[in-house]
Amino acid sequence: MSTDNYQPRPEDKFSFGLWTVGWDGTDVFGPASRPPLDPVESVYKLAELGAAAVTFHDDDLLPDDGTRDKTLERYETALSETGLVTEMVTTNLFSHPVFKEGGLTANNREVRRYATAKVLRNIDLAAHLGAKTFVMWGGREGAEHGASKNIPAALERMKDALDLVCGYVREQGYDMRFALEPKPNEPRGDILLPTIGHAIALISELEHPEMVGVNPEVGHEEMAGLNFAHGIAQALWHDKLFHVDLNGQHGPRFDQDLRFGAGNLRGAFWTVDTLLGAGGLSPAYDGYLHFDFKPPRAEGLDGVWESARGCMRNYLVLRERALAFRADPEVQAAAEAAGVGELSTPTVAEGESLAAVREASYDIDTLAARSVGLEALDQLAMDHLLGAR
Ligand SMILES: [Mn+2]
Repeated sequence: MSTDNYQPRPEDKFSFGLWTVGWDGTDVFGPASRPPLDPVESVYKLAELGAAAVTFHDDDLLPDDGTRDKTLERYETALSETGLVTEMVTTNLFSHPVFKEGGLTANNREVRRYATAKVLRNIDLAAHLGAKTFVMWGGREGAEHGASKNIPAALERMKDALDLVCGYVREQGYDMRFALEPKPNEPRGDILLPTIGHAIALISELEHPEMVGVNPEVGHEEMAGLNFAHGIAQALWHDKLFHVDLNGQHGPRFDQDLRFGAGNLRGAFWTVDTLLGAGGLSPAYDGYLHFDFKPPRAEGLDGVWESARGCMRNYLVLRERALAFRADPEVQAAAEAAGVGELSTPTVAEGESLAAVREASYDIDTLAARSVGLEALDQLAMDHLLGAR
């Protein structure tokens, strides 16, 4: 097989946060291990590697008002020279110590008003750049202590903030949707909206729920021991998968932000399969495939670009494997033997009386003894994943 099959193309819609390759290795135990990267230069490098789009937090690209106009001009030149687009923009409401006790849900009202102003300014920038998705990750929205945060009030303030920004986007006539990014913990001990399900439940309480979806991240769900593929399948079922953050994670521990495919490889296979629509069983995702990872601190700049290349390459390899799995006639036969298709038939037929369900006779001994064929189907998936078929 030619390695050209794994060369990313613009139609693959791969996207990178400028903060990902731009991470200088600063962590809680030590300072930077790499020199700073110019985010504008990263646009050229990511284009060369085959990305189609980039994303950023306001502070990644434009940390300082004094240089804002000049940097923005250089950034827009880079986009026009490479053909890359800004598909998503997000606001940093977590780094500056002003947000130490929260941003949009801080106890302090002045902080909440400042956070709101920072988001509104960034929405205007996102609209100017043509970004259609605005991600909101509330890393500092949470608590370490029981009595320090009134959770219902915090959720009310989060709802207020989302209603306000949706109203603003409608008033301005911007073509933009919001995507909430769940995370269970880190940096706060417990973060609000910790999982995909919590976020979707909050969205149903909003004034404009159709404008708000989720941006789930592989590592964030897996830190909580959850199945990422199941999470995004449910988000797709609700029509709420507005964006996705792909990376790698080794089970419940600190947020590792490994390159996509590293960590839970089987999870990555099912993630790609789910994004592709699970062989037609579920709706497919057609948005940007956004990588939110950190090149390991031990790497130099060569390793930074190698890890970015690896994210895309691993996706393309897994896409090939997932499509081959779904196209394999033996897989289709095994799925049929496992009764996978039967789940699409409603339990009670339309117009059927409940009495028919209650009064039917059920041969529960035979049903209990039936073959389910789950291992056979899963082994075919393993064979495809491992290149053994
Ligand atoms: Mn992460």
